[in-house]
Amino acid sequence: MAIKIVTVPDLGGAQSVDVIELNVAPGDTVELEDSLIVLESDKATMDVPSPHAGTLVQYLVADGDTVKVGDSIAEIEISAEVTNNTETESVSEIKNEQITEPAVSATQVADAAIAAATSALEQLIVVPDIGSDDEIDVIEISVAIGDQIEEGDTLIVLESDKATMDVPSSHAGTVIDILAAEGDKLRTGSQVAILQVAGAEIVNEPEPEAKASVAAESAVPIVASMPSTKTGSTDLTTSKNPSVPPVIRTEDSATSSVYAGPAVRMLARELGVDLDNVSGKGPRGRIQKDDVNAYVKSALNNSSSSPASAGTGSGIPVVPAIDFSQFGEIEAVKLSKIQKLTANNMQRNWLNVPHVTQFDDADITELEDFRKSLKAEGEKRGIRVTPVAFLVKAIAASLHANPEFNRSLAGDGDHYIQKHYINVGMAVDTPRGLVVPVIKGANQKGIWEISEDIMSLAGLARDGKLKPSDMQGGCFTLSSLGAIGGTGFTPIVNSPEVGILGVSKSQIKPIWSGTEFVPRLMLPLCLSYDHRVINGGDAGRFMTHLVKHLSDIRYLAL
Ligand code: CAO
Repeated sequence: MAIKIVTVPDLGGAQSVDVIELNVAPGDTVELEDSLIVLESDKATMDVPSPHAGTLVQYLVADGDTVKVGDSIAEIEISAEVTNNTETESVSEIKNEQITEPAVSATQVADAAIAAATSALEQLIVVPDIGSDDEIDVIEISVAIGDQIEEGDTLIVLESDKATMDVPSSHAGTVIDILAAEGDKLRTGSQVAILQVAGAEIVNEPEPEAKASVAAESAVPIVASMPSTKTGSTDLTTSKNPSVPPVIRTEDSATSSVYAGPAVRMLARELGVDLDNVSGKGPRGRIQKDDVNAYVKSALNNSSSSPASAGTGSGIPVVPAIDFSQFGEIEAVKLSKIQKLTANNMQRNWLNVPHVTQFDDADITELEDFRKSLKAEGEKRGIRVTPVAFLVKAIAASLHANPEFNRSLAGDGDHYIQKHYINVGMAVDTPRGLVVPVIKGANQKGIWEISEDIMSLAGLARDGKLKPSDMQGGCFTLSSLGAIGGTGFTPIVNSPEVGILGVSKSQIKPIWSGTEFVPRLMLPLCLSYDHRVINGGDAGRFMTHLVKHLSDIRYLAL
């Protein structure tokens, strides 16, 4: 038996980091590369994998401690058998008084490790083993050149007849090239992207005797929570045996925006938990393993205590499957990924949110005159200004004046989150389905800038080129069917937002001026809201504010 000290590995430049999670209990068995603790810097969270299989004797740090590279983290007892097998790979054994003189000094090894860790490597990422030799379609490129990504982040999404698969990155780093495009057909081993990986690998494995140093041990790569290949040079390297499996996901599990470490994400995937639905009790709302377990427990309790749950699992009566071919010719057409996601989200929001929709018309006669007067200037600038830009601007002003609409319910049920930024989502109808890119900081932008955002985001949406970040952070959604038609509809709130504005086609209507009917251009507005957060009075004030600002756009300048 020998006891090994595990130390904080290279932190990729961070000076000191906080311990935010201890993942193993003393006395527990740990496998090689099991996550021991989670560290958090200003920019990222990192799992520290165990460099040994054995039994955790004790932690040498506590939750909340601040640590730096080389600090001792834990003691692991490894069996004699393992010790013998790895004699030549022995690292700092606190019970071994007689460490033989290493061929390379500890300082040299430490220097080599630091040099290796700080050098930037180019890492070619390829499609891992997808379980067959078949070619499979790329349906989404989830990153862009220049993106900083974490190990485990999705690079591309593949779709076969049977499943959708995320291809996660086996390394953290910066995307410097993307070697696949949407619509390409890839198979196991096909090239996906090149990353610049700073200090993510321990390159030159030191000679066995040189490993007898704490420095060698402290240089265990942080990114080892998924197995990665070793490389011996700073040249472009390929993961020859790409061992990071693709993540086959249910459509609900796109959890890139949640605050959780890789170990927790893995647990959630194993349990089929959508982390979007889990509230984190860790520091700054970080989701921890206990939170995932508590969520599962509560979901099980709820489903078994619901009287209507018998037979359905979710408590909702199932719509019976019908063989439509008995009535005439039919064909089964596969839903796109976006259509499936939309279906899930709509059902989730419809079932969770008590909706109320209220209606009003805004007189946009003057707004339209002004907008049309911008046409020549717009042509010079290459910008098309439609009523949607004024709607986004007016919504931003109304959100500022009515902050109730800029809230979300917190997962704990005890709080709401008041947002102090104003981002407006815009539903875009695309051939693949409905997507909602977000116009960020809409309250700080003018009509030209908002119009540019609308053109560029709607273009990216229709070309299927929106990045996940383009669709995140919305506070309120605008769904404009004005160019299509209709006199009104009841949009479904895009939860966790609490309000959505549906806009139908403007029409000239006779409006009573007090003395006569005058023809005015009226824009039908339909405001749906989450009645858990918004009261009818709040909605009335929001709508009145909106109508006032659209009917007299001089208010938008105030
Ligand atoms: N009433 C009358 N005409 C309107 C209008 C309205 N409310 N809103 C826009 N229009 C007109 C514009 O003035 C423009 O005509 P001109 O070029 O003659 O000025 C034309 O319709 C342009 O429409 P557009 O669709 O190209 O551009 P847009 O800025 O109006 O809309 C976008 C952009 C992205 C919102 C829209 O293209 C879209 O995708 N809408 C569908 C949203 C949707 O599907 N919602 C439902 C979601 S829930 O199922």
